[in-house]
Amino acid sequence: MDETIQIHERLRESFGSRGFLLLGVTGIDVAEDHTRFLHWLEAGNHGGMDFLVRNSEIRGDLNRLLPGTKSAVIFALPYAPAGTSEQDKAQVPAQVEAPSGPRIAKYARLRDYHKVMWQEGDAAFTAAMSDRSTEHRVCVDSAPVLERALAAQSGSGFIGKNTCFIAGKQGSFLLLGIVLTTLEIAPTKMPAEIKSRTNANSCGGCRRCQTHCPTGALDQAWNLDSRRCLSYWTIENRGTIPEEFWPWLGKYWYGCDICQDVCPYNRTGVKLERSDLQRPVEKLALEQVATMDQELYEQTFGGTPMTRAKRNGLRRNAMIAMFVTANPGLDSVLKKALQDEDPVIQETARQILRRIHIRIMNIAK
Ligand code: B12
Repeated sequence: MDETIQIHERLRESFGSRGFLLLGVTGIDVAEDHTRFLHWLEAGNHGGMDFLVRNSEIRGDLNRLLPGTKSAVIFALPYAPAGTSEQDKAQVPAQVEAPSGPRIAKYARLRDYHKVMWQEGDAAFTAAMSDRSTEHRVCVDSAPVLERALAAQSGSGFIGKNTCFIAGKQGSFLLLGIVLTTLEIAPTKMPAEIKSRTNANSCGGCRRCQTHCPTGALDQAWNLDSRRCLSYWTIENRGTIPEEFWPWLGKYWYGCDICQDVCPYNRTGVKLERSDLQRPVEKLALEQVATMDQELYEQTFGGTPMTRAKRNGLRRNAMIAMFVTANPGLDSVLKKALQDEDPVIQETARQILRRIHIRIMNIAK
């Protein structure tokens, strides 16, 4: 067997045996995507995510993360259609309406994927390259790497209008991981079937993600305006949430999958093979989330991706979701929240009370 094919095969087997998909191998020139990224920042699309601005230059030069980097190996952890619940299964092909009550995004129904992907991605790469000397570094999410751009360059998929990396029929419910290596590995070739879809606009005339995004975050195709994205407001934002976005927290109170749920490429999609990574979705009622102390927070959400929003972020989201779904437990939650030590929790309670007041005044008119 030709040596290049052999290396690709070894990588494929090594990542595959750990429940990952090997998406491919690519060189490290990301200049075009980096320019696009800088324009995206310039236009303010990052909202308050200052960390993206702080390390914006590093994203253009992978050598700054690992000196001497020659290649990037891209792998993915499929996480859906997860089958974590019957409701989700019934949703494929996906629909927009929540089956009942506010939900959390699908990726958040896993244990924290970062650690698993770092450790096992590292093990997969090391095992496949055991006969070679190389330095390498695994990056998952938090390192300043343009992960989607590298995934697309590896040839196994494309960037959709929803800005997600879509691995063709395997869909976009994939978490991405990158192994940077000082070894020069030949880039993977695109299978002809994928190539024909990638060269042209692979979304064709479809605009489902754009028209279904309830908040207009994708009004411009291939450009996500975080300032209008529910995922941004419920996960990354540390302040209060503008009231215009509240109604949608009745559907997703943490993250949002709508632009992927409606994507035709996700009608098929790969399933999570690593059932050990699934976690039971919390049994806590929203009322308990809204009032949880540090201990309950750690017990329930520790080791899950939901810690990204921090305890008070989850409490804020839960309060709003309770308000928009007219949850009968809201009164007692608000009473406590008004005395809370966290200013965002206090202000969210005041916002809700103002809304209730306005509603009552309107009824009285
Ligand atoms: C910041 C961030 C966010 C922000 C901003 C998202 C965004 N679209 O930019 C917010 C908080 C909103 C977010 C939300 C989500 N995120 Co996020 N996020 C990131 C993070 C940390 C950086 C992304 C970034 O740099 N954005 C800036 C834009 C400009 O860059 P980009 O999205 O990578 O786009 C590049 C390419 O798309 C390409 N490109 C852009 N436009 C065009 C147009 C054409 C025609 C072409 C060909 C290419 C192209 O160039 C861009 C620059 O390189 C990455 C991890 C990482 N290190 O990359 C995860 C990441 C993108 N997120 C991920 C996930 C899972 C999500 C959510 C699904 C979570 C959820 N359920 O709530 C949503 C999806 C929302 C969406 N439609 O993007 C996954 C995406 C996996 C995938 N299959 O694409 C990533 C890769 C994390 C991971 N390791 O798996 N996220």
